[in-house]
Amino acid sequence: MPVDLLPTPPCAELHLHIEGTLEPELIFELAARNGLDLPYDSLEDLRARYRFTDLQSFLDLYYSNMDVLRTEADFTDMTRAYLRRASAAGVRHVEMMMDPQAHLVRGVPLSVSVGGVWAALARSEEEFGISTELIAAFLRDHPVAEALEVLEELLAMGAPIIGIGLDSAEVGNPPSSFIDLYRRAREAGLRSVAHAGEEGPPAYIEEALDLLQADRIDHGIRCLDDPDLVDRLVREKVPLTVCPLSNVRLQAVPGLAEHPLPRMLEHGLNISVNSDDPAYFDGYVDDNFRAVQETFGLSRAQLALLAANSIEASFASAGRRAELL
Ligand code: ES4
Ligand code: ZN
Repeated sequence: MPVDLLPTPPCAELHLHIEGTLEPELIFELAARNGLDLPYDSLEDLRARYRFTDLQSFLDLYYSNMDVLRTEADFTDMTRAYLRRASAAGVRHVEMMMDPQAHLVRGVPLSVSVGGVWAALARSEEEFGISTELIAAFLRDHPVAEALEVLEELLAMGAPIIGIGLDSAEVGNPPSSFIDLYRRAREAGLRSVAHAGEEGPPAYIEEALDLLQADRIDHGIRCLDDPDLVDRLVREKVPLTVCPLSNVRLQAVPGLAEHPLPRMLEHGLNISVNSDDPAYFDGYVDDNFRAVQETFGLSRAQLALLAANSIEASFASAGRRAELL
């Protein structure tokens, strides 16, 4: 018999790649608008590619699909579509990552990618009731020198970013390679997050905290392999932005039933529920909440805790956080 599902509590989404919200329909629409030939015959043909075996198999499609993003309007339309859907999901505040480098290497200038996303974010509160922050994420499988150049350019243009992040292929690209980038960001008054412990080892989580001084860890699920690290994360209340459906689809866990979320809650880790790349992993934040609720039978109090964690771990002003709680 189906369990009665509780509604998703109002929450903040802290782990979201805006390029990962590009739905197949919009990919076809933007390709047509920009006169581009897609390597897919149909929506079904494209959808058939959404079977991933690991992070890299997803990243290959993710970087390929974003090639339809060419104009400021493309970035704005993608961002507005996410905000509209997130609003229906119960999201009241979002701190979204974007990958400026992934657009620069295709010849799309920062003014276009950042400007296009920002145009949607600037109107988000009035249009969708969602307050927003923007995080520039850097590709860890590119050289740190490239990241430093892009950060300088973002700072010089006065890009409206609250912080930086670190994403893309994790294993073999440790946080330690990005010490200079995070130091520069900190000097510039920016906050920081970093993907760590998605596919990579617990040591990468420690590096992100000790060497990068990251304010939050994106994913962090592999901390459970190291009990001493778990104790530290609990003691220091380090926010971990967990993405259950993403972990299942990228086979970071064998299945949702084996997802560590309930164990993380039992340990008292500071976790939130997020969608990561909702167009690729079959689920926005409400879908993620529903999935874990269905699978683990979470209580109303546990759902409320997950939502409160997301708000408290956000970079929103104290006033806005109080309003959201
Ligand atoms: C990502 Cl799920 C995930 N992991 C690492 N980097 C990413 N970029 C977009 N989605
Ligand atoms: Zn991510």
